[in-house]
Amino acid sequence: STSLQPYGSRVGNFAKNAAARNILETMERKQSNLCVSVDVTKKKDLLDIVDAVGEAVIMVKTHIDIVEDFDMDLVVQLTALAKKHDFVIFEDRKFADIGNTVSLQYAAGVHKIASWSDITNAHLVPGTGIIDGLAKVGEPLGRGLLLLAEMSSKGTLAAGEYTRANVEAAYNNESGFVMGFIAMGRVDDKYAPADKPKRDFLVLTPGVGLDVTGDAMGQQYRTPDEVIYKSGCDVIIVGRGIYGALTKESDDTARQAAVESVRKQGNRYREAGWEAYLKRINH
Ligand code: 6AU
Repeated sequence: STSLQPYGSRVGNFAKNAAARNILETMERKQSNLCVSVDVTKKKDLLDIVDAVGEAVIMVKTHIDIVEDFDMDLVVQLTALAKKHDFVIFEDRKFADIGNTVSLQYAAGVHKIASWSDITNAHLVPGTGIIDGLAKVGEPLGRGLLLLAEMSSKGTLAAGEYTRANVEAAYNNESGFVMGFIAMGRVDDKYAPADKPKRDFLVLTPGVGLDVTGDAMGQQYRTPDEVIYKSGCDVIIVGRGIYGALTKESDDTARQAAVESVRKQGNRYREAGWEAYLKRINH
């Protein structure tokens, strides 16, 4: 399994995908496999969280459509923070429509996702035309796509033969635009097509928490050790476990303390994720 190789030595496995190479190089450079998921509804909260954890992470994941005061200045500031702290941007758009529609959703509208987001993700429910539609927009810009082969939530239907179909679609994507999966384990190994040479993919995994095992709406958490060491995934995606303290605070002193807590949690998850990775490659 390529997951036993150090991140840096896998860069060459992604000759056709600049975004994947950049992610692996950033991981090696920053000694981090942490992606922070910033699911907040205010521009200022988003930027404060990102500035606080930027140093610890290799990737910032957004749900840009939940930001109430979104404007293109948010994109300008976010991309400036990406430069300052050396991370990539992942708009978690979960595209799920026909090729023509997703190409418009990706390129146009209020958010113009493709213009600023290094990577994004999609459900394979519509069939492989969704990959073609997104590739038409993303490929010329050097972007990357993740397929949602599995999900972290209770009762997910993304399992078994559906997961296998995602892996096959990725293997069949000759251009390299599909660079990996949202999944809970090494689906690229488990469902590798027998009639094709093995290919490397990145596995990014949400549902990561050190303090709680789930939420009230079906989310399920595992530890960085379970995700990176035991399951062989490449990147941990952590949301509320990191930024949770901030959203509850209001006055200035409390806010400053909350931002410090966000920074602290970011470092804590970075260390836990990297320790699990070192355990894996030195095993
Ligand atoms: O750590 P949390 O639970 O606060 O946030 C997890 C983040 C959320 C979800 O939309 C997302 O990860 N997510 C995804 C992604 C990244 O595609 C897939 C999935 O199966 N579960 C999941 O939680 O922003």
